[in-house]
Amino acid sequence: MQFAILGFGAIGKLLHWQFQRAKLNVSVIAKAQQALPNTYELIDTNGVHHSAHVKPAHIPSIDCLIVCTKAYQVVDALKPLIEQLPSSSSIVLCHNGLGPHIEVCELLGAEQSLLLATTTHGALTKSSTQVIHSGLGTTKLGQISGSPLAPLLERQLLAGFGAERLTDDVLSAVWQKLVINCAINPLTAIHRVANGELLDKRFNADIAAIVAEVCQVARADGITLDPQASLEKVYQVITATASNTSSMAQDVIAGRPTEISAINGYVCQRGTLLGVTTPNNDKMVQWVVNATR
Ligand code: KPL
Repeated sequence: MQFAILGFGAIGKLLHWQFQRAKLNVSVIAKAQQALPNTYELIDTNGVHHSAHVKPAHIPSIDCLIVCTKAYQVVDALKPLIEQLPSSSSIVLCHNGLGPHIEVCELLGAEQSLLLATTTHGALTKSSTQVIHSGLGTTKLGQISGSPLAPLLERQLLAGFGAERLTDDVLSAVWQKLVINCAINPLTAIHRVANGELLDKRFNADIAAIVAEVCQVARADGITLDPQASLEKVYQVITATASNTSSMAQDVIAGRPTEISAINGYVCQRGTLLGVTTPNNDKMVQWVVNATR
């Protein structure tokens, strides 16, 4: 089976290294204007350095494409590739937030399968050829459309992702991560603070209001998210990642585009469609957009 990674940032490199470690055939597709390194170094959670070799992908031979770009790059990065991929290939989207899957589903042929993956592993780019696996986590992945995966592909995909089985209701798993990102990412980005700063009581009301709205929209969208359990999970993640700078805060500080439209923006968009008002998430979108102007 031929796997390929599109989007060779920190998570892309971490997955690439996991697939190589599992002795799977994995290559990399360079995004437009991006030169791929021949090798890179991964520093694991014990501080051990591993060197990995990068093989450029031959697109017509890919059985499974794993997309690790930022959410706002997914559709544009995939469009020119889809026609070149085999008609039986599978695609896994592995990014923060939700939304691109709706458009990607429409681009795919009847035989192509679409999967979503959500991970709590931490990975940090140290330089273009060095990545740190900064925190052990778990990864869930599951199929949302297309024909069922061939057993060999399923086995190898699970081995590469380090997951035991495919998750039946992967959309629920993605919403569980979404609610965390909706609360932590914009607030840390707007205030340019580390995650742990959100434990300060001045953030309590915003966090509670954002979480309550996300749970309401999720419910209207057929996903059960318990508001109290979700709020507790948000505070657990804030505490566990207290010294981290969230991905959105890093983007704002570096003057890069953010994933706000796939995080709080997705909740607002679904809310509008489903008749649920989302003033607190709207406010986060507005503030982050203003902060990046
Ligand atoms: O996923 C994250 C992110 O920064 O995008 C959290 C969980 C907030 C950790 O920083």
